[in-house]
Amino acid sequence: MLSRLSRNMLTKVNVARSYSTFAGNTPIQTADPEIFDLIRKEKDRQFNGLELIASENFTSRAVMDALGSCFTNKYAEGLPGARYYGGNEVVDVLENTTIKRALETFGLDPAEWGVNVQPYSGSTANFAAYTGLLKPHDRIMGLDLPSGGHLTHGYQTDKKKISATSIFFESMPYQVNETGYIDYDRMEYTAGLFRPKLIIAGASAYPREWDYERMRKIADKHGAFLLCDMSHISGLVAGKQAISPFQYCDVVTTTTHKTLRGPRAGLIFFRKSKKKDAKGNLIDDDLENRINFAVFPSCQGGPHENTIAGIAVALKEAATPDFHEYIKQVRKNSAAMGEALKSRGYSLVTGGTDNHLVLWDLRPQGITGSKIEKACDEAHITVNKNAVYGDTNAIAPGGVRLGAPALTSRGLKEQDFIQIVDFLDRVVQISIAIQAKVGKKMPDFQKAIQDNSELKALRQEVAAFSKQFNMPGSPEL
Ligand code: DSN
Repeated sequence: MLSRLSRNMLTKVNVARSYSTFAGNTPIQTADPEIFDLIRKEKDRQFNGLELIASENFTSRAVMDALGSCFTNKYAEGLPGARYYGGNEVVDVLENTTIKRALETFGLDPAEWGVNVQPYSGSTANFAAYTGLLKPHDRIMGLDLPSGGHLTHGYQTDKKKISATSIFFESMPYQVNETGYIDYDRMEYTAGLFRPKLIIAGASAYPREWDYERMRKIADKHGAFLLCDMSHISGLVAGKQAISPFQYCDVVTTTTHKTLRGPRAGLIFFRKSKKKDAKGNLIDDDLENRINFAVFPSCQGGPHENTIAGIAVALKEAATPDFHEYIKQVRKNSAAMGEALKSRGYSLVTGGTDNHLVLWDLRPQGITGSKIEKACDEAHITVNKNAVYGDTNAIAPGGVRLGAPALTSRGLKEQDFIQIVDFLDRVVQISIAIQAKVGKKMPDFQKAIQDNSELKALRQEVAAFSKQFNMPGSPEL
């Protein structure tokens, strides 16, 4: 008989031997140098540049470890305790832990709220939520894409239904007005004509707070559900730096990789408690079963358990005082960036920000957001062009969206964002001069920025500045 110790030693020896001989254990550095090289290049790009895309963030090493874990190997269709595959005893604990953490992180009572942690990402979360709440061709109202809304909130043009949401449901957008703020009066008027079954709060490019209370009243007038897609602001909601949509909504969806700083995935929270109708009667609309069934089997197959492990890790992080400090700093940095732009004479949509992003209106400078996006790329500053109120050309919109979440994760503070505004200002001045020389056509502009020595010099300065700051994640991958 082997003693327990020698049995353990034997196991270790066998494991070690199998690690040294088995091709499946070879690290990516040697197994696939071509892809490893791309990972290194992307790592360098992220480290040496300034990441200002409002929807991006740098997740932690712990989240990345979970993403690269053995949970990726497991099929687990179904819910904890009711799976279509064997071997899910560990996965069940993982999903239940993730559910518990999700409710705790957002301060939700499990008797009132539940959550499905399986959506692959935000778009699938939204489509599953609509599938659970609506019948085909039911009417929905979401913020129009050119007003800062998301594709999945029902986008369509005169010529084409673009989003599946507008293909399978009837979509009537609401919009911002000339102030850049959402026009709630017009939303209420339009809802009176359109009689939606679902109203969607939430945006991809809206710098201001939401009036959920007003939206709830509008929804209730028509017996409609109110859903908030809080993807952009979920980190702010978790850190109590934005109004919580939970007190007003029936369903709340979110991605987990933006301000929440987790892996790329989605969550759907659903109200479990009964709702009162106009006469005060309690209605059991059974959102729990409707949402869970919509995610699986209606819209998805096997959940990505490695991603769910990453969500769990991120949710634990988001409940810490450190994260709460981080998200406060995100708002401070965003505000500092906005004020610094204004002090240099630039215009912001709505004149400022309440959250993690600013919408920079470049039309007074006579240059498009698309040109500034390209010129910023040359200077290793990553931004995205964005429509602003009154824009008619989606390819060459007049604005740029700037966000603070990613660089705040690297430890940048207000004075650093003021320095970034100096870099951005120089990009704009260089771009205006180039445009004056080569004319307004984009191909001419793009050629000219590639050869521009001032942008090349700025790129070096940006890299030197950026390298001073930590980068979350693992050093190599
Ligand atoms: N693509 C995201 C954004 O940039 O806002 C939304 O999903």
